[in-house]
Amino acid sequence: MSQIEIPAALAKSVSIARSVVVLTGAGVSAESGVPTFRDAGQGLWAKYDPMRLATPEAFNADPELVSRWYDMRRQAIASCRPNPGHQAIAELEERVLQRGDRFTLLTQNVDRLHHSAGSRRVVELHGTLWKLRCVQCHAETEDWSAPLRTIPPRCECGGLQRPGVVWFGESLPDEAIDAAYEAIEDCDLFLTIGTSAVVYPAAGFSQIAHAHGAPIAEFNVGETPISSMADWSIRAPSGVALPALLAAAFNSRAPRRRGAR
Ligand code: BV8
Ligand code: ZN
Repeated sequence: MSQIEIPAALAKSVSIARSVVVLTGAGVSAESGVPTFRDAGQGLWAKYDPMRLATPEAFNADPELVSRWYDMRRQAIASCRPNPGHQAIAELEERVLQRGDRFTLLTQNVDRLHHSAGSRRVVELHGTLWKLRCVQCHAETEDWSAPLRTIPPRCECGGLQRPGVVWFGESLPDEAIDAAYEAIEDCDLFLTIGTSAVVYPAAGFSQIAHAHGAPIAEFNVGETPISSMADWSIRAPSGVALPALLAAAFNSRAPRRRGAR
């Protein structure tokens, strides 16, 4: 039995919500062994600041250095698997959709572990490092090679390929930002999981959900700038807390059908 105490009101909210939004950050992938964004500057990369490497200026100045950093992260992530936190989020999506209600997963993560865990309603706010985009012809391709075949990678047209992620100073894709605001304004339950809530616009999503009257649950091992706004704060690793949340909300019953309440 899990030793995580899930507030009964939160469990009830999860079991009856008509429109659920989940926002995730690197903390959800930490238990899969994926370094969080700030950890990505450890070890031999300690002398580089990820906030400076993840910019168009850094890539334009030194495409080889930036490509090497992403190649290192791709190789580190290639052997990582979804953890029980990812799996619980995928199961929550299935249960909410099966009862005829709405579910949207907004992720800041670029590792695609949510997809590997079976999540389908995923909005990748910051793109993914498993896509490459040509800076010359703008062709975007999925590329799962680890290590990359060449550093920096090159498109068939000869152009340099950059990672298919959103860098600091770049706008999020229109379709991602539109989908995010539509889901947040509609939701009646907002779960923010494993994010330090410092990178905008994602860091502002809890505020918008709150302004629209949605209750907020924060799952994080530590405090964040939005903790004071949360109706519930679960201070535990998401890989333990999220399975406990589902057990409490659904009493580990088989997925319920609408009207079977
Ligand atoms: C934009 C992809 C228009 C690349 C990333 C408004 C105010 C102030 C600044 C701005 C603003 N609007 C825009 C900005 C500028 C900037 C910004 O927000 N800067 C910050 C630093 C102040 N934003 C942008 O540039 C965005 N673009 O808004 O366009 C514009 C442009 C310019 C100027 C104005 C407007 C684009 C931002 C996207 C950047 N790309 N990733 C790559 O990955 O290489 S961001 C990257 O860092 C991640 O995607 C993530 O979103 C972010 C934070 O990473 P981490 O800290 O590692 O992860 P996380 O935050 O999730 O922290 C880990 C958390 O998990 C911690 O809280 C920890 O306690 C917890 N945890 C750890 N283990 C566990 C756990 N929790 C639970 N269980 C565990 N086991
Ligand atoms: Zn090209």
